[in-house]
Amino acid sequence: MRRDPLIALRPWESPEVTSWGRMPMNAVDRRNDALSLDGSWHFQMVPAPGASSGEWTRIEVPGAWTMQDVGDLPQYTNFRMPWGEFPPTSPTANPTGVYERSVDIPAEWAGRRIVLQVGAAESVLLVHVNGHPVGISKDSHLAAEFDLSDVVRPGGSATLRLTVIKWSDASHIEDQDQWWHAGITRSVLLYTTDALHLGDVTVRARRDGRLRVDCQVRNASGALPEGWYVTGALEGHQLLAQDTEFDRLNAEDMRVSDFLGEARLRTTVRDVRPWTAETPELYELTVRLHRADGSVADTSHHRVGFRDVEIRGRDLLVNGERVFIRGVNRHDFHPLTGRTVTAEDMRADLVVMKRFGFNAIRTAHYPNDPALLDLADELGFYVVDEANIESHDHAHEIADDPRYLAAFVDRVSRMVLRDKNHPSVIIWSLGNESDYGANHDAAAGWVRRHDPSRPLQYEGAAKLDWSDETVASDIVCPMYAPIEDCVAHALSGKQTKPLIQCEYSHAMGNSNGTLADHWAAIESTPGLQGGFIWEFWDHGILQRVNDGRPAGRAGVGLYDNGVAAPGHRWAYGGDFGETIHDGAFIADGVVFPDRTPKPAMYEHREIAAPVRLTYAQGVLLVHNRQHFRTLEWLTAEWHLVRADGGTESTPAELPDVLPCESAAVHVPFPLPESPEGEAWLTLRVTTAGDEAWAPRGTEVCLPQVRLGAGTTAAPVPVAGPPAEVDEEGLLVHPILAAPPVLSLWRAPTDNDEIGGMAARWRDWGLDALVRKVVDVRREGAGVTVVAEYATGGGTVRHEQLITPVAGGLRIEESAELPDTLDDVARVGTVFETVGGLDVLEWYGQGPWESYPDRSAGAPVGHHSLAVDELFTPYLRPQESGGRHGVRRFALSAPDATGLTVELGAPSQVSATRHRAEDLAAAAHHDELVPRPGCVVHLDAAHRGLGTASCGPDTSSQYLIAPGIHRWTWTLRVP
Ligand code: IPT
Repeated sequence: MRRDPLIALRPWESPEVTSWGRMPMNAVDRRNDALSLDGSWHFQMVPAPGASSGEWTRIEVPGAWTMQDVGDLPQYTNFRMPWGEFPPTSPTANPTGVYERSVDIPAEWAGRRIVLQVGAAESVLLVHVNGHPVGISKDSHLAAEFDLSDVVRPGGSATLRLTVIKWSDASHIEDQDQWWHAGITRSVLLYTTDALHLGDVTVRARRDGRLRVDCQVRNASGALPEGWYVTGALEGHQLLAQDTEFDRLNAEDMRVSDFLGEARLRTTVRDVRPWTAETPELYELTVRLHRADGSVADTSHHRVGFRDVEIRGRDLLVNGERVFIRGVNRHDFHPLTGRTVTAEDMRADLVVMKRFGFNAIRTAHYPNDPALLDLADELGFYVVDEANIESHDHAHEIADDPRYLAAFVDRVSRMVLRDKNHPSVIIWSLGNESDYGANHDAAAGWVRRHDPSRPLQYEGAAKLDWSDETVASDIVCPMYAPIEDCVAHALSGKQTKPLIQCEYSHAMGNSNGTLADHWAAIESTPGLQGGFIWEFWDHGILQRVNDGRPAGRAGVGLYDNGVAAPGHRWAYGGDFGETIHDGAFIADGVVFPDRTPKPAMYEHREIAAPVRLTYAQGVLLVHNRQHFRTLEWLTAEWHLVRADGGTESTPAELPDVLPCESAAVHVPFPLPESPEGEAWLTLRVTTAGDEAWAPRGTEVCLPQVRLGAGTTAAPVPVAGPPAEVDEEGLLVHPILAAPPVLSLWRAPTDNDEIGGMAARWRDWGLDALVRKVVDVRREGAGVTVVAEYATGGGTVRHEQLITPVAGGLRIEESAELPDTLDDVARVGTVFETVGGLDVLEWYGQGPWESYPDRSAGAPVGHHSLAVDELFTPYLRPQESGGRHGVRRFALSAPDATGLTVELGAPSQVSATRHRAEDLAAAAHHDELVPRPGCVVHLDAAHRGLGTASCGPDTSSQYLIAPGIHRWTWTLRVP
């Protein structure tokens, strides 16, 4: 057999070869009139390019083969390469997939141009048609098109062979922090055009209504025919005129040949409705290419958004406004398919983002599926569109390596060519974590020349010196910068560019502490404009526990509320038997793998709320926090929450207040009179009508202010039966399965583990405290118990004074922490109840999980949830289910028996079915065995969560100081 030239070329180890036979990228969308080649293909896995196994099976296209049980499984590494070969080489063992199918080419395509489009293939694609080599393409996240007109016969059948090579020189610049997959991950299609066709269409639409459309016209069969022209119609009626001055200059221009036709259409739309993320107004544009006789040779449809983006001084402006960027990083991800996503999947992502206050997306770290940008245009998002370049493990070598120069420019320029007409795209990004070198400057040069209408960013260029104006980044876009550093830069007098963090607030596990502090700084510091949370998804792959395989498409519906169905789990790094992996670091999103929002989402929703309340000196203000909209699209209700248990509601009249302005309104209820009358006023804001992302009545935010501060009257001691303690001084009580003891530890969160706190706690022995009773003193009906806990950081002395009070017991506690124990997880009490107490009602913050440094989004109220629903099923079990600012709670059984606890001061409380050590011992949620009773923690102090798994730890105000801590609680059994 003759050697295949595409194999003989060894393109998988030639970074200079970015493509061969591939057509230029363009923005003419052919998806609608195409012949879909999605579905079942013949498939063969071979151990290396050029090898053959002879064993054919079937595979679904699109779909990563790593998710389809063909013998090559997903592997997760953060930035280290999964193998040791140095760029541009790759391992000899190199899984290669051969996809084959035949296609009937419609007879009516005779004489027309026939194009094959492969949506995405990773990492190298070789195309053969009827045995002929047709082309090569790289870049796993952009489509490749090949002209098949000369190799297929209309009316006949053609055999398509797509060979996909997993590892290559390109893998070194696709080293993103995500699962390694392989295969054809986006749709494959065939389309046809007349030989005379639109090669590309570029739309520029300004907020003042000016519209300019530049068309490139090509003829597949040679020079352009005489007399062609283009027309355009906006929304079916407003016609665009061909710019005759442009034509005249073109005609006179010696540089213009008969092979590339160019035409410009123009119009100005009067009273245009501008596009913003808040008001995503789109206009339909149809561009037609005509032959001399007027007949239509080609048509292209576009949705146009009229908007301006510019940087003025150190502000990024959209339509002249300094908008806040409330962003999130998004990967193409799905727990059943790896990264093949449908338009419905993406719409669901964006709907969740919208409902939780996000207005911006960074397409980390590659151009996302093209439908994503259609949806972003439609639903309203500002997008940082990022090129598929991350050379993390070999960043420094590659950034200046001329062998990779073409790949950098290719990836960036093709992204720009594909996405340039989307109003949602406001910033281009050169990629991620690839150091900074000449290859970046080359790519930046291409973009600046081709699309001067948008700013450009690259974290790596701006990272060393935030004030350096010469580098290839118009924005300072650091990752995980501490709040103080951002503020200091803005105040330094040296800031010349907008500061928008490309990644911040790492959402791994129970995280996103200090998000509200970030935003307090951003909103109060000119020069700071926001950032993109890392990240949207927890990339857990649904896995069958029995055989360790991905569930794949058969897993539809096998999860609910963030939890995998019995017999399944969310796999993370290492779960597919990989030895080189980075564990649970892939589970670092604000939604679970099934898109269930984590509690941190509610924190973000409130911080990003379009409406805010303040109350000071008797004045209640309603603030419109939007940049472009009034409050007309919202409706609201007032709720007055009183400490005594009452809640009153009344419809709210939202004032007519302009964007970024405020209006005073009357407090809709009589103010509480007594100082004990702690009372909270909540505005429950919902959508007044149907929005594209939320049906009418969807909750948008719950701003709350405190009207009256309260004090809790101390319960009066009464003479009653003495408190009963055993010989160890441990409280004996029929409702308790385990007595109240001191707790200084929590099941380490991912932040605690990676940030090093958990190791210190283990060194100190806080995870297994040994109690030694040193004194039990009875005084009247009360008893004082003194215990000591020896730790690696000195002895902790703990006292409990237990006194009978009306209907129960008051427990006054104190714990003295030696100076060495300067950063513990919590100081408080833990006890366990008997079984059957399944419902928690509490007065405090909620209803969702909250922690001291993540409590801005949980309003004070009277809440009630089943104990099982209190727990948040983080992929790797950890501290979970806490509620902040709890004043009192009741745990009860269906027959209303149970207990109540009144807390001396608002405290962090949790009631779960798991001891901290149960959580710490489990690697996956499905390993947890619920205990029959509740494990209850009442914390006088609880450490903030921070984001130390990647980025800053919590701030010092959320750390627990050594010294004496005191707390009091009253236990009653009604
Ligand atoms: C940063 C990466 O850009 C992102 O892909 C992800 O890995 C994130 O960190 C952590 O989850 S890079 C890091 C070295 C700051």
